Order: sequence, then structure tokens, then C-alpha cells
Amino acid sequence: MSTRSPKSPGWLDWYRDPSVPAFRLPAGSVDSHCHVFGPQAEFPFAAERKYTPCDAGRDELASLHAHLGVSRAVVVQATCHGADNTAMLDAVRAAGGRARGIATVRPDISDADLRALDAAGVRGVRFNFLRRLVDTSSLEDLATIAGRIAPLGWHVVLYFESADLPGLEGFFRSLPTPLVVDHMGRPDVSLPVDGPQFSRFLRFVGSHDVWVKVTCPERLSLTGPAALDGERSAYADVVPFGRRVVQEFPDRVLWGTDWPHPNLTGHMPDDGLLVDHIPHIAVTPEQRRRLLVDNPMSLYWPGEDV
Ligand code: 0GY
Repeated sequence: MSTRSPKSPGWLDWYRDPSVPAFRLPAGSVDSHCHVFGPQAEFPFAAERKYTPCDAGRDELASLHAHLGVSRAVVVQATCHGADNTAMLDAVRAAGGRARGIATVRPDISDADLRALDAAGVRGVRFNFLRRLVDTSSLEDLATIAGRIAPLGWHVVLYFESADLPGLEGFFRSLPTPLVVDHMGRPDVSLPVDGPQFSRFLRFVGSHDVWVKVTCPERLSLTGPAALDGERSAYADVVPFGRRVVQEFPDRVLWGTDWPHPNLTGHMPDDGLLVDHIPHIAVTPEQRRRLLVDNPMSLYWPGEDV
């Protein structure tokens, strides 16, 4: 039995009453980046976690997706659950084939356990380099994990700060799987979109088998959610970055909500507003269809119809 822990100080709960987006998601749209937290009483958080969130379970995630018009989901293991993937797997199972999972595993995981994860719908592992979230495993351990999962056809999801890319890029290039980068590599959006930092990121993406999640404008934005010019162009300072990635790599971009939005203390986004961000970064119907439907289907449900 676990002891129930209080939320981390300043923790903001997810938005309870999201607006109806003005932008209608195309049929078959996929949320390629979301999490579940607990519920703690059923799925205790890991002892080594760096934060204690509010509960945000699979049923609440399903309700949000129904509200927004999302058809399928990729549930990414949240760091508060460590390498205990049971809450994430429960959410994937409950979706009956319409969800996939991204797990956290240790290098000594057995082949049988890896196969069981695969059968349950897991298609990748996440390597997290944010020290505020995890005590990152050694590169040696991560390379071992990548070698173990490559035969399954899985990919590695990378979460890093843009300032850390120069030091990590060589390691990333050595990995034997496709790579999927969270939140556009967390650019500093106060810097120019065509400046050295983001240009380096785009070169990395262009020179390797890298997919990019154009996610988390709310996490990256300095201007925040206020609508500008009477339009719902919230998070306006992030728009040029998302738009640039979508234009350059239309076949390798993914979109997601990041619900229930871990570790936000300034403001909690209205998930409806996040959907309304999409047409600002994917400006043509063709770009939107690839971002929301074709790309995630080919990565997570290859060969399946929408
Ligand atoms: C995200 C971002 C964050 C947290 C986690 O697993 C997590 O705890 O991913 C963050 O705090 O930046 O992708 O949800």
C-alpha cells in the first residue's frame, strides 16, 4: 500500500472546462503526446519522482479527446511513474487498439517483458535529459536500451533542452532507431527562428531519421495565451517555430496536447485553445492532414486505415 502524497507546491491542475475549438480536427486525428498521472490510489507514483502531480487518469484523458475530436492517442510514460509503466499501459489497453504507448525501461529488462510491452501497444522508449525531471541514465545504459528495442521496430523519444543539443547530438546520431523529438527540442523562442540555435536543430532533423513533435506552445511561449489582434492566435511567439518545422518536414511532424501538462506553474492552457493553435502552424489542409493523421498513422499504426 502506498501513502498518498500531496501535490508539489504551486502545481496547477489541468483545465477542467476546455473550450470548443473553432478549428475542427480532421477525422482520424491523433494526439501523439499525452500522459496519465495515476490515479495515485490505483497507480502509485514512483519513489524517485521529482514532482507529485494531481490525478489525471485514463477516463479523463478519453473525455478530453472526445471533446476535442481526437480519434487516437500516444500515451507517453510520465516521469512521476518512473519505470513502472502500469498506468500508461492501462490507458493504452482501455483504448482498445486506438492508443499506443511510449515506455520508460531499464537496460536489464528481459526480452519477455519487452515483447509483452510490444504486444500491449508500446512502440518506443523515452530518453529524458531534463535534470529537473529525472536523474538521467548514463549514455551507455541508454545505448544498451536502444540496441534492445531496435529489433522490435520501436523508436526513441528524446526530451532535451535546446542548449544541450550540441553536446548530445553525436550520441543521438549513434542510436540505431528512428528518433522523435519532444516539443521541437525546446527552442528559446526569444531567439530568431533563423538564428544559430534553431538552425542547428533543423540541420539535425534534416540529416537523420528524426521526427518532431510541434507541441507545447504553452511551455515554450513568453507571450502567453492572450489572443492577439482579436484572433485566437495565442502563444504567438511560438508560431514561427512550429510553422517552420511543419514547412520543412511535412512528413515528419506530429502534434499532441501534452495533457495533463506537467509542471506548469504560471498558467494552465485551455486545451481547446491548443487545438486552435494548429492552423497557425500548419497553414494548408494538406499540412494539417499529414501532421494530424497521416504521419502519426504511419509511425504508430502502419498499414492501418484511419
Ligand atoms: C512533458 C513535459 C514535461 C514533463 C514530463 O514526464 C514528465 O514528467 O514529460 C515537463 O515538465 O517539461 O512532455 O510533459
